[in-house]
Amino acid sequence: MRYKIVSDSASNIHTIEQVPFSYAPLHIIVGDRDFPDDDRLDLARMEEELSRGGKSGTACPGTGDWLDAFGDAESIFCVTITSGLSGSCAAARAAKAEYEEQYPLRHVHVIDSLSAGPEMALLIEKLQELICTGASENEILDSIREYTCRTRLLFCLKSLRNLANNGRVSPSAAKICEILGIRVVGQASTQGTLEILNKCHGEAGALSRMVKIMNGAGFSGGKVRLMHNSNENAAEKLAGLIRGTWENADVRISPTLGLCGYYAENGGIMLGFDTPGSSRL
Ligand code: X90
Repeated sequence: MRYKIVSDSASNIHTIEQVPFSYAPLHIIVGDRDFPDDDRLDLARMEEELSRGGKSGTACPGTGDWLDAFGDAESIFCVTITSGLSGSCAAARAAKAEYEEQYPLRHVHVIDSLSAGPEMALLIEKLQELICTGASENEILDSIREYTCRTRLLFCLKSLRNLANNGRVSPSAAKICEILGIRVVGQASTQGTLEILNKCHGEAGALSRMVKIMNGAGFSGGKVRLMHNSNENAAEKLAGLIRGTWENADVRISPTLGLCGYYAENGGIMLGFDTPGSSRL
């Protein structure tokens, strides 16, 4: 069986090792400029255009983009950004229907992450592990379904402006951030929407809040994937707090790319983690 993992660019992953991988880029549109979230994206240039303050938005991949990412693999595991906030998953499902009609012996398994960024990364890593251990297609499907009940996404944001301007959070929620120094801590809800949990004064309070939430969810030193938009410092601090509490935690830090960077905005942090049992008791 020739397996392939594909995702959209909201995973912030462009390459993985050992298993064939492709991604379908989302787009960031600033004024009349289109920035595809791919290898060629010049993040500094995008930020510069954004800083001019004009109208901006995003667009999900189309069916054709997904078909390009599928390539000619026999069995495809396709991880999308949450269907609660994007049309990417619907486009992937349309591409699956087309692909399976054209190639009746091939399969595409669309996995709606109900999340974004680092939680998608955890699902991709799990698929990669399963494929490398030689699991069958059905075993992989069972295991990844079970794993999705054990992963979570938290975020800490300084500004919800881009999310509000694009209708992904309410304008009243976005107003909270207008108070200087306020950080919003939240999570991907079970429906795959953005849920605000706390308003914290200052970053330090927000970071320790995130650790408390992880503890409450049953984190016990598993995987943590931290992604940040230009805030390595806070990501390192948070990683330090996590390692200080759970010394065996497997913590990795990486930058957000185009789509997540646009919505998380400057200073934003996203954190995906896994737990040994269901994390939503
Ligand atoms: O289809 C499109 O145009 C893409 C829309 C994406 C909207 C939200 C992306 C959020 C990314 C912000 C913090 C994490 C929130 C996750 C909630 C599930 C980053």
